[in-house]
Amino acid sequence: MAYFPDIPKIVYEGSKSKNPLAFKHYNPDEVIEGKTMRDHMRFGAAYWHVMRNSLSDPFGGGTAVTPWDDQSDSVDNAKKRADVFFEFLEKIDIDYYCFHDRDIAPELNDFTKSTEALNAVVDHLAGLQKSTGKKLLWGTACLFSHGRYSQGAGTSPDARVFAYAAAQVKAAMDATHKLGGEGYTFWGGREGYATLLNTDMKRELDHLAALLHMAVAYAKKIGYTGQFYIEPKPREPSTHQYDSDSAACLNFLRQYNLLDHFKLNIETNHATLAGHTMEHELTVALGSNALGSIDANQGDTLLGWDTDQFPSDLYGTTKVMLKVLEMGGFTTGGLNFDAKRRRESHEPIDLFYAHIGGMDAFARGLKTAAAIRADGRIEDFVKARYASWDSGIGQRIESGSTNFDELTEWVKQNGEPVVASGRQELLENILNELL
Ligand code: XUL
Ligand code: CO
Repeated sequence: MAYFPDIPKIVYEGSKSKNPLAFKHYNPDEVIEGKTMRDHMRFGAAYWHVMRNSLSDPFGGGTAVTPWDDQSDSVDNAKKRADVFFEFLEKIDIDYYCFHDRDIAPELNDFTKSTEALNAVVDHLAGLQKSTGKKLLWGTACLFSHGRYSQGAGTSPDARVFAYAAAQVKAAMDATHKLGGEGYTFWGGREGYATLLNTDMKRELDHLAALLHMAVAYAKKIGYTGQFYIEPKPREPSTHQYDSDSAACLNFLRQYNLLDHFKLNIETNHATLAGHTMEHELTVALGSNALGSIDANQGDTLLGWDTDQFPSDLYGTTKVMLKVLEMGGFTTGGLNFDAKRRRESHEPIDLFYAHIGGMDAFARGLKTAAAIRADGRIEDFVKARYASWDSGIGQRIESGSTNFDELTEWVKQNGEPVVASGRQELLENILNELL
């Protein structure tokens, strides 16, 4: 049965097309820098936003029109949603998806029942993956919605809550493994605090690390070889979240000997909330070889919260794709649209417009990034800007073969350095020329 009867499979029609249900720039088979766009992007759709986001906000209930959903907690309803979702993936031509355990299956009033429901839906998803060729980019456990997690999961002050979270992660890892998930994500939903008056920060961080170490050990036990990610976000829902940005995540992973097992899943709107640009967050991760995957969305400069809008800013997508190309492309990761429609875009067809827009914005970002790299002027400028380190005194500093006394002598002999311009405006002009 077709749940989107009026919507055809979305195809590339080129930049002249006026068809709103067509790609103008995302041409999956077009080769750029030796790889198809499809393989560069590894687009993913987020089950929680596409299927489970009712589009409510703090001031009003959901508006999303979902005629297929009977709103019950039955496994049949969950399976039907999965059918709808896979029809969506087929029509939008997205190869990957991501889920939380509680998006795909209901949380029932007892752990065993919830896990049985999860396993039943996972079997159904396995069948859908097999018949469509769609793949799981990553799975995760929702450790932030239920009331028991209101004060954290891995960082809860209550050991019983930690135990519950661990059991839930185990089941979600089993599900991810069964579905061939290429990654498993930990987003620290409420792993943080509201006030230090009631919080033992060091103890909570030790516990979070213990949870992640147990996950690593369990993966080994079941033979799961997918990539683990943690996902930085500075606040919301917690006032302060421990995984606040890329630098904080890397420090945490290093401190607790987890860096060999985890990479980062970096989200644009979270970078904004952290007071960073997305390319800053990606660059920090790249510097430690820890850029794993991307949650592609964008925030609203006029709203200080996690609006999870679909990416439409071409500067943003260009800068992201520059970093992805610099990395040599994704391995297990991809561009997961952790993005929702506006509350007022409530019709099923808006799901398609939203993803088409995001995919086209990234296609233009990829093309511009490749053009910037082929042009070479920006890269040459950066190389030249650091040329004083390639020989002479710069080389001796970098190689650690000089000291304060020698450098003082050198300054006395060579006098005042004449510093070159940073040429930011010129570089911005080149970027705009190639956009
Ligand atoms: C929340 C967020 C999550 C994670 C998965 O801001 O980004 O959806 O991506 O738990
Ligand atoms: Co996310």
